[in-house]
Amino acid sequence: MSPLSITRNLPADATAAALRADVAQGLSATPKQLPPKWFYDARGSELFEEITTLPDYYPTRAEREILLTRADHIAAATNARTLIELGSGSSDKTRHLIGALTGLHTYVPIDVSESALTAAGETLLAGHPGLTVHALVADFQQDMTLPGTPGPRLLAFLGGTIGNLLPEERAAFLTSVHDLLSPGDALLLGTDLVKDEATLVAAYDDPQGVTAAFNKNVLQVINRELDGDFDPADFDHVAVWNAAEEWIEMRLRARRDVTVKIPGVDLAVPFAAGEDIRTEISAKFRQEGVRAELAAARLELTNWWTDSTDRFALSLAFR
Ligand code: AVJ
Repeated sequence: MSPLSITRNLPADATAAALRADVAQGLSATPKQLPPKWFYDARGSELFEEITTLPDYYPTRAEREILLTRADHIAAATNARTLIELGSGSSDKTRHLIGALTGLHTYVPIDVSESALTAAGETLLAGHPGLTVHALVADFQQDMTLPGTPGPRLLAFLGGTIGNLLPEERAAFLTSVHDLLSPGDALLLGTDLVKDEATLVAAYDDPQGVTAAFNKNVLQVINRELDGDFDPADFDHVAVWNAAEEWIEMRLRARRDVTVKIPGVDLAVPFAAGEDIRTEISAKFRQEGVRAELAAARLELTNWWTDSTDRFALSLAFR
């Protein structure tokens, strides 16, 4: 086998069926909603990469700082021979970790975006010719089947993406992580932290409009895949802090009364002016909450590291 292999856990038609189900369900519901995973076609993945460079979007830089300063500690504590990364995207931050994990044999990046996986796999192999890269196109909420790889294993879920899950989804997810790991394996979890509302909202509503374009890209995905006739100009990008739930909500708000046809799911979706589609939640965390959620899944938090501005945290937890 070549050092880079790409496996589709989800066949392309299963992905299409999942999109149809999510759109049919989510746009018929009250209030309307769409799962954030459909942002990430090739264009959406590009836009997200652009978001990570914006002055107001601090999580990527904060997490990179922690990874840079703690990579050696993580390597020593885990001795990982296999690194599994969920939602790996460009694998950019992971490079520091891979460099520090001296005994690393296999890297398993997992993402819904095949374009991101291919690009990342090739770049990584160029820098680490001895590494086996086994990329998986998969939705970790649906299918956590992994290739057999040598232990100890370190499963990384970075960027704060766990915040895209509702609390009950997080509990189910962490339990499936526990079940995937063997005793002595570890989870490295990135979580954005609760902070003042202005900082949070600015991170999700940048003046450059990149996050707005990213949010509206889901409408183009529906237009392309399901033959929809959304006009992105009919919707405004909205980012709100839900203080009770401690999460940011991204929404698309209809600017006028409009009915959108989506022949791919046999739907005509009426919007009243001012009506929202909730397209993402991005939960923000506190240490005690993270510890408790991990413990409920029988994962023991051993390290909690924050960046120099205390905006973001990396947790290391062992099964
Ligand atoms: C990739 C899920 C971590 O929630 O901050 C960025 C996605 N959404 N700007 C996040 C996102 C709007 C991001 N995650």
